[in-house]
Amino acid sequence: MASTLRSLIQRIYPSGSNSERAVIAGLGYSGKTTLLYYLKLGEIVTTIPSIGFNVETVDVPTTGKKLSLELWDIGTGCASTMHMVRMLRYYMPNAKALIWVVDSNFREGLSESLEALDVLLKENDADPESADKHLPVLVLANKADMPNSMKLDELRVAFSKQLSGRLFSIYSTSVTSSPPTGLQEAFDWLALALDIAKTTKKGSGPAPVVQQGTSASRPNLREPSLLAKKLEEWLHRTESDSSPEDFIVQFTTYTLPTWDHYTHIRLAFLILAANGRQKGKDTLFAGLASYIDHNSQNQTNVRGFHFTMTYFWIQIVHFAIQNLPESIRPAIGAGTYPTSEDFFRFLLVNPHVVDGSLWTEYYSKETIMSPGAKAEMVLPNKKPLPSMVGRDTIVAFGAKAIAAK
Ligand SMILES: Nc1nc2c(ncn2[C@@H]2O[C@H](COP(=O)(O)OP(=O)(O)OP(=O)(O)O)[C@@H](O)[C@H]2O)c(=O)[nH]1
Ligand SMILES: [Mg+2]
Repeated sequence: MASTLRSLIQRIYPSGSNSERAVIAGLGYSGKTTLLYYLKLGEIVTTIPSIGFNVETVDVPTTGKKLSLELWDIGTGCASTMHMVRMLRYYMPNAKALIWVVDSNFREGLSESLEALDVLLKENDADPESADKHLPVLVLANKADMPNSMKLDELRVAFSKQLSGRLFSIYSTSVTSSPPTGLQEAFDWLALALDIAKTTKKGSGPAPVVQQGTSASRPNLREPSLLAKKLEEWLHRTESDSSPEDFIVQFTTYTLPTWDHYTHIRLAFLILAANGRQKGKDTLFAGLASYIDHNSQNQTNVRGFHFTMTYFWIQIVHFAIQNLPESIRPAIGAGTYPTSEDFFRFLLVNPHVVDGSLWTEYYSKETIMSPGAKAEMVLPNKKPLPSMVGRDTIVAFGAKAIAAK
């Protein structure tokens, strides 16, 4: 199943022709998105914790020949680090390099960062299709400008243990310094490492070093998380979906075959994309309320309409659509429904939407289950909804900042 999924990903999301695909990962708040948009815009933009992926094709700074990378920056905003790491196993086989960002000012987080990287690489090794000890791993020890940041030597020792036997290197960087430091050296190494990886046969040479005792002490870490499994199921499900037009007719005639989270997300995606946010939101509210009303009259097992929950998912899907890179974003508000392949790409870039309990990141159970929240919009009591996180906002902001120079 995993390999069909991979070939699907390759077919539906082919890499930009002249760019190597690379994944940027690491713990939350380490500076991944700041790095991505600095590379894209030459500017430091204000970020908030990312959810889903930010995907951009950029020319990275090197002293030698041009290196264009399609960078996939995975956010930790809505998932635990381990969820993020588990999710990555679907993306790694399509990547030519891993860029692991560590916050060198966050000493307490170092062991978690090492552990997460360890799990990611072990999962990768366990998969015959992607196991490749020549996959270049570039570790960026970021925030080197902070006065208490760990020294590069210390980090090198820590990461060398995790990465021994692999093609890896570690560089100190400070993305927010003016100008940023360390990036050129780091990407010079990556350019070289990509060349080496290309000329070295996959799987050749000694097997990666497996550290003794680690698997015994963490027996469950290999188990893919439920979320990662669910993503896989959903991606497969897109293949047997009815056409968007038939699906919408089933919605308006109260004849949908299922009424599950997948159906809701697909409805929201199609209707918000075809109608734009404002009209799409109204259409969804009216359509869902009417569907639920119709079904409850017919005594089927459908829960009543929940205003806040509906609004929450509309927001999540709206921002997830905005989060799609332009190259794969369907026309918005043009009145036509995106295809099943568009939905597949949408899920790939926004895996967090498969998590039906995502609302728990924003609301306590008491708040969202209150009668008030059912009847009208109640604001989250844990953290604000992810408004304005879309790449458009960042790109528009960055473009304005550049124009103002
Ligand atoms: N001092 C310093 N701060 C940095 C540097 N790079 C990023 N930051 C800051 O670190 C914070 C987090 O940066 P993000 O880019 O959002 O971090 P992220 O890794 O994308 O976080 P998630 O999306 O939550 O996974 C922001 O306030 C950045 O301005 C750096 O080199 N030095
Ligand atoms: Mg981010």
